[in-house]
Amino acid sequence: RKPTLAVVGATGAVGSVMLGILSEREDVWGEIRLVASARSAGKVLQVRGEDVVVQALSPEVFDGVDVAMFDVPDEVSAEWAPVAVSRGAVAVDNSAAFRSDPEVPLVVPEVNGAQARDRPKGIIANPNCTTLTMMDALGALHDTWQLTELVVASYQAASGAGQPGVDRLYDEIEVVAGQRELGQTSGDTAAAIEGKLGADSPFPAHLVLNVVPVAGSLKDGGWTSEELKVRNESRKILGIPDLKVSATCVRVPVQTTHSLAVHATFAKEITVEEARAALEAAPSVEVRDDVANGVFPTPAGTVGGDPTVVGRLRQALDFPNTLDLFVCGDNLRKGAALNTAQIAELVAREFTA
Ligand code: 2RA
Repeated sequence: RKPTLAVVGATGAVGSVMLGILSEREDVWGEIRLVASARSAGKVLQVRGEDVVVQALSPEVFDGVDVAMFDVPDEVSAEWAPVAVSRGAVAVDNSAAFRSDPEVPLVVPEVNGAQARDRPKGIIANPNCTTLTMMDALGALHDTWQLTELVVASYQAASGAGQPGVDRLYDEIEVVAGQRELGQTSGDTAAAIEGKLGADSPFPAHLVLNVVPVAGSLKDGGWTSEELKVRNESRKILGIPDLKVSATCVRVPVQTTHSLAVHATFAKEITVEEARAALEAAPSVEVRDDVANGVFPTPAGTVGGDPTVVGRLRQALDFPNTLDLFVCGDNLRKGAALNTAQIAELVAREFTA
């Protein structure tokens, strides 16, 4: 039989992309139930070309549900994913609530899809979008050359902070548009933006005409939550508990698509040609690597698509067995909704097999 799916958080930034993805992909679902906070209940949204009324989050809404996807804040997932499980559903959660739980698999289908079946708590976690951006590509290389060290700088889009992040970026663009004198004196753009929009922002500094080297919340030792997620989640997904990882996560004035500059060291000698061939063979990776002809990954050239785009492949000049590369991935698609949908489809196959 075709399983019943619940999409919890259907009205959010990722939820909206999810409805589009569910409408585009092969339809493996019976009923699709849309769920959100009581505030959004009663709204009518479109999925698979049909109108569906959004229901309020409650224990009963999970009755009869086989798979429940959660695209909601950590605290909402922490409370409600176990409720969905207690009502008989498998929960696929896109929050950070369960990612580090050893009894919850953290799954990227192209890398460790088989682990989705081993879910003692009935919960499968979806990685953070920053980590996910590079997992398909690194997984493809790790298979043959064994990754040992990873140094990463991220260039993260505003939509990583959800719709409020996108709204803030465009509001800031409106403030500076046409004011070409801004950007020449320290503090001038910040003052203009705060004067018009106030200081209340999802970001710790203005994003327009700027880059902000703080993404996520501050943790011990000066690291941010995003940087620690890159480390912990990469280790868990790739199954390398002692992988050496160092990340600096930066927010940039891009609407959607995270980018990463990756410096990856392997146990075995690897050449650019070998790496390119392995990446070209990976089904979810697209190689754009011909700088002389203007071919390289950019967020603007990646957004809205499914593949992870990889380019700027270089053999590190001073580091043996090390490649430098640039990776772009749509943070709302492969970084969130698409990967969640792919995990849910793995579970759905268990019903139809
Ligand atoms: C961000 N990675 O970009 C986060 C979203 N989960 O803010």
